[in-house]
Amino acid sequence: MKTILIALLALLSCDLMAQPHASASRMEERIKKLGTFGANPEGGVSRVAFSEADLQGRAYVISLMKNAGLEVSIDAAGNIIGQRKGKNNNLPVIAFGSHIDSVPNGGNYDGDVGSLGAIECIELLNEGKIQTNHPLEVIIFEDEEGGLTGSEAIAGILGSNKLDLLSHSGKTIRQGIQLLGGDPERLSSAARKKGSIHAFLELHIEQGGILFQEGLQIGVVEGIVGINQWRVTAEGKANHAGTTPMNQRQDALLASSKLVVAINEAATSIQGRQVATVGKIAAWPGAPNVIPGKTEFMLEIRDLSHDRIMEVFSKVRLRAEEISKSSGVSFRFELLNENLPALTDKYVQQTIADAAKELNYSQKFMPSGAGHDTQDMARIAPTGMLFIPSKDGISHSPYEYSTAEDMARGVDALLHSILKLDLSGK
Ligand code: HGY
Ligand code: MN
Ligand code: MN
Repeated sequence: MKTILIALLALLSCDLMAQPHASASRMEERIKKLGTFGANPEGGVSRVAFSEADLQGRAYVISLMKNAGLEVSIDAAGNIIGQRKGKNNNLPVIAFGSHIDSVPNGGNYDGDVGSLGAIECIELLNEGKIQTNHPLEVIIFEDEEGGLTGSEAIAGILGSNKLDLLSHSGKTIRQGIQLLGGDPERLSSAARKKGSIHAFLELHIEQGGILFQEGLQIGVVEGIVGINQWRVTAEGKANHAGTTPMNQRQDALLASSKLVVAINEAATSIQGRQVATVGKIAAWPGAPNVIPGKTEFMLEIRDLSHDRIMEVFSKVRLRAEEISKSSGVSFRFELLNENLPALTDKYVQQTIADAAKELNYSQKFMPSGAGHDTQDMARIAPTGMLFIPSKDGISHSPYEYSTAEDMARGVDALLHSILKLDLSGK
């Protein structure tokens, strides 16, 4: 009996090894083509969610999905969903995908690799004439960079208050979702039930330099950091920059600058990997001869522990009070976005690690310092993420780069993981 079982298992893993291999040149060609939509002069893309470039990129991706035989629809949140039937369509789906929107002045790989990689998996299954037991679903999430909007809708946690926030495109998220063909009034229809997804997988570039520096090929993600973002408004007094003595000013920009330094100190004063960033600031009225009376800036804090994020934030609040007292400038904090930290599923992690091993790819388990739609999917399904190396660890920049071979290895490991999960009852 035991011998038969071993023989069967060997046959099974042989079968898995016979899976077709990703085409590095097709991946690269498609990455380049997708990079033409919203191309920026430095060689990356500015394809923020809900922009004209986003619409063009989505149209391109939809055409690829349809050509690969997927049944494509847009859910009420504007996510692109591509379905492929399994042998037993009563089974929960195995879903995988990523996003194609970018940060302003971003690169060609963040999100794009996982999106095109998911489509490449479908191409390979078609070429190998492989039908999985579970139905499959490719998901291209909308507005990942604006705070995981699309995956929040799928996880059923997209608050209606978020719909009125302005996105980088200049449109509100509500307007943006409408533009993508979604329906903000029916968002609950995009939400998936727990148990309806067998597993969710996302292939992504690491966006840090660990795999690249250590010469490793696949990262198995153990967990994804939480991200809190606040809008900070500083109110002082605008006044004449020539006639107001230095000791009689309520300079909102000066006070904000002190707080920016204090934020950095708050994050570095505690041991750990937490990070805090002020990445955007505006001052009013904005003239060289007027003392700034008001500023607005964005504070972002990340860590694998939500408590740690709040610990740093409370230090920031304390410093803000001190700076207020000495400067006469008040600070107001509004929480605009909160993505909770998420651990990936242990069984899925191990499946990815086994898949990479069977393909002879070097690998390591690691956390993700970047946020991903997978962290929302983790609320409703077992999830896993695969990283490939980012050259010099650069991301959110036009200089983001991963080799075609690394992309192809990522796709092979993703597909191998999907096929293994397809055979698992978990
Ligand atoms: O901001 C992030 O971490 C992600 O790339 N959206
Ligand atoms: Mn990103
Ligand atoms: Mn991303």
